[in-house]
Amino acid sequence: MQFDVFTLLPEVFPPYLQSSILQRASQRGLMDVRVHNIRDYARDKHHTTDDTPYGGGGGMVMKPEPVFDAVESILGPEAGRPVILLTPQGRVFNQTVAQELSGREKIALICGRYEGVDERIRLHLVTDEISIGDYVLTGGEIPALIVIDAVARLLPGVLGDPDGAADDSHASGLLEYPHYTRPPEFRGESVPEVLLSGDHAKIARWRREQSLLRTLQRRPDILEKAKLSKSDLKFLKEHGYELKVED
Ligand code: JBB
Repeated sequence: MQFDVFTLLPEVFPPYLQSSILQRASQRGLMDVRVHNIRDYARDKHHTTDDTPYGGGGGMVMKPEPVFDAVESILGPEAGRPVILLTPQGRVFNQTVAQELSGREKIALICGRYEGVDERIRLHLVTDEISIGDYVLTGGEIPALIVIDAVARLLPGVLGDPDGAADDSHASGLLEYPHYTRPPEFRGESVPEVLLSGDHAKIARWRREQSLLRTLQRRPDILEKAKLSKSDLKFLKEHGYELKVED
């Protein structure tokens, strides 16, 4: 899978992309991240990429020409690939969006800076807008890295183990159960007996119940969309969960 990233801060990408799992994914040819400096496409003497807003008010706005020139010269005339702007105005990124994007061959990511981008970039270049949450940042670079990270680990072969990402939190719509490793007792806290029992059916049931309880306590909002069996629902009801019924 190919990511083309358009940014005014290209130097922030390599340190993260060259670490551990993502570096291995690139070396194995499972993904390719190409970072493009928007400033290289500014045609004036000072390579200007921002300007003051029409209508006044503070701050600066990213000019349209360098962004259009950068994206059009890298992507060429080919249509159909997602051109994603990272912005607090986008649809909120989650595991479902990550799964959706992981099915694409190529995606382009545009990182805004300053107070945002000229609206014509949104209207005539961008096909999707994605937010990573309800807070404002100084730029879209960290959101772009978050999208790349979440999508890359879903690509076949990126995580060592073959059922890799299928098992983890949010894939099922539930939070993860508690994990333990050695030692069996640490600072007075023991590993739950069931995990040492060797009874795999019992362990699987305990983990499922812990996931259900954690999700009920911490993220009841995501429980509504989770894939739940009859026995999950029975367990949740015994712990105070009331399914909301539409009237
Ligand atoms: C940024 C992701 C963008 O697009 C906007 C916007 C508003 C304030 C600041 C920025 C800078 S770029 S922030 C989070 C991308 O409305």
